[in-house]
Order: sequence, then structure tokens, then C-alpha cells
Amino acid sequence: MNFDTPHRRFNPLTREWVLVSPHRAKRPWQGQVEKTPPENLPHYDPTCYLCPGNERAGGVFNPPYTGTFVFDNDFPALLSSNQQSATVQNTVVSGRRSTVADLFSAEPVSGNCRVVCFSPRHDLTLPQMDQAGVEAVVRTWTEQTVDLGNREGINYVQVFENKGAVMGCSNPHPHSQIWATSYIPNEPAKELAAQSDYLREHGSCLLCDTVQAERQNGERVVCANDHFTAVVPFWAVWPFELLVIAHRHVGALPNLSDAEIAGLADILRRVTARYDNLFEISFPYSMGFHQTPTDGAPHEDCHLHLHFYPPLLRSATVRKFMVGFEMLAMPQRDLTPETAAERLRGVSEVHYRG
Ligand code: H2U
Ligand code: ZN
Repeated sequence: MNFDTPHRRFNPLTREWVLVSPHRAKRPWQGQVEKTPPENLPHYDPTCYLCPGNERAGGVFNPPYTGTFVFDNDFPALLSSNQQSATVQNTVVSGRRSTVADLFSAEPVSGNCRVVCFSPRHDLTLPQMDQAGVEAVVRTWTEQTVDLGNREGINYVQVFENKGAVMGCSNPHPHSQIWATSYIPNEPAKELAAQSDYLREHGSCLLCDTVQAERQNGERVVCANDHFTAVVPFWAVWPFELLVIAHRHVGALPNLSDAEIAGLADILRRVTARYDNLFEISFPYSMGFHQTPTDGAPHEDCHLHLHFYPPLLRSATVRKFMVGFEMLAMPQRDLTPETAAERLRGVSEVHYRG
């Protein structure tokens, strides 16, 4: 198979294809054309709704927190089951029972949305925080997964971070979100079905096999420690997409040992430092974990991993758009995952801002 000419690659996790057009990436590399000056943020911003002691929507004040801080989202996308009136639920259910149910099906859902501040410092991001600070973040995500996952009717806990204005995140104060849902959302559901079928067909775990093969080959590996490996997956869609895979077959954050929590914090700091150093800016992305559903089913096939989806392509300002053919047909990329991995390997893990 010649990877220098147009081809499509299969993602066994989503069972979708991506078109790769390497010949188009042969255009000369312009390097860092536009560099945006680094933002000099204050340690504390009196107008930030996430800084300690400040007022949030609805008149609530944040406590003077010193580590991580979790609160219920003031504008939640989901409501807990006891917040929703029976009338609303009944209306939707009756719609589903109608004769056109196959065309207009809907069902009531419930859930909880929370915001997790990483640090009281307004100006820090993951790669600028110390190891203990990032470990505290991982422990907070873990506790939240347990707390929300144990709730009646919560079947999935999605931990994610949306970073940078280009991703629609308006507040630079370091934070992530957690949405816990009564149902398993589309992306994890697709991946779980694929992992389950793979286990049945191959007698082994899809991501155990992937991490082993990637480590053996090495071409797409960006960095690793004893417990986690970060790769630009063979089937990556975003230019500098990363998949961080646990070495051990472990399903969820609460199953990690202390050493694995330290390993995850280490890989998070190193990966995000490389991202920032690539174009010498605070690199935007959406990232999040895929972990075992909390629906009580065994899900032995589920393997904990973390996706990073960053939109930037060539510089601080040139981003990839998922439009045209990609909206209508399928995702496409020019830069090969192997070249992207090489670029990310080529930058330092020491953050450019010191
Ligand atoms: P981003 O991660 O996309 O920046 O979102 C921050 C969340 O903070 C967003 O979901 C919530 C918004 O609903 N928020 C509050 O809960 N209280 C506020 O006072 C402002 C924003
Ligand atoms: Zn702040």
C-alpha cells in the first residue's frame, strides 16, 4: 500500500473512513507565518466568573478555592430527573408512541452538567501547571465520574475540555466540563459497539491491540510513559489529532491506580506543552475521555482513552474547516498522520513560555 498517493483509511473505533490526500501536502512548508503575541493574563481577573470569590450568573459567589473547584453549570444543557415536570416527560413519550414514531422519534432525557476549574490561577493552562496540580485535576475528574455515575438514572459521564476562542470557549480560566447523561451519547456508543464486536471477532481488545501495534511501529507515537502512550492515530481526521491510550486494559478513570493517575497527569502536561510549542501559542482544542458507561452492564470490552481534536493546521491562525466534501461526504486530510506525529515529536516538552 502506497501512502504517498490518495487513499482512505479506516477507523475501527468509529467504523468510518477518512480520505488522505498526501500529494497536496507537498506544497512548501511556510512555517510559522502569523504568530499571535502571547496573551498576558493576570493571575486574578475581577471580571472572570471562574476566579475565586467572584460572582457567577444568578448571583452565586465562588468560594475562595485554592485547588480544583467544581460547581453545577448555571446554564445546564440537561436537567436532573427531579427538575423536570412529569407533564414534559409524558408529552414526549406520547409522541414516541404515535404511528409516525419511526419518523419523529424522541425521548425524554435527564442529566447533570458541571464545570471543573483546574486552578485558582486565571492565567495557567495544563502544561503550565505542575505535576501535583494536574494530578489533582485527574483526581477531581475521577471523583466526579464516581459521584455522578452512581446517581440513579445516569448511564454515562462525559468529561471534556473545550479550549480557546476558536473552539467557542470565551473564558481562558483553565476549566473543563462534565455532562452526565441518562443515555450513552452517539460517539461513545459507536465506539463501544465497535470495541464489543472487535473483542468477539478477534478475542482481544481493540485498543490493547492498537497501543501494542503503535508502540512496536513507533511512527505515529508522539510521547509515552510507563502507563500511557500518545499517538496521532492512523485514521486521524484533525491535522494534529491525538489519541492517548492507557497501556493496561482499564475501563474508566476510577479504575486507575495512583501510578496511572500520575502517568496520565504526566502525559497530559507533555502533550499540551508540545501542542503549545508547535506554533508558540496557547493551542486550542476539544479533548475528552471515553470511558465505561455507568449503566451497570459489564462493558469488559471498553478501554479508557482520551481524544484531542485540535483545529489548527499550519499556524496560529490557519485552521482546518470541516466543510464542503467533509460535510457532505466524508472527512479529508492532506498532512499524513505520520508527518503530524513527526512534527509533534520535533518540538520540546519544555513550555515556550517557561
Ligand atoms: P466553556 O467551557 O465552553 O467556556 O463553558 C463554560 C461553561 O460555564 C458554560 O457551559 C458555564 C456556561 O454555561 N457558566 C456558568 O455555569 N456560570 C456562569 O456564570 C457563566 C458560565
Ligand atoms: Zn479567572
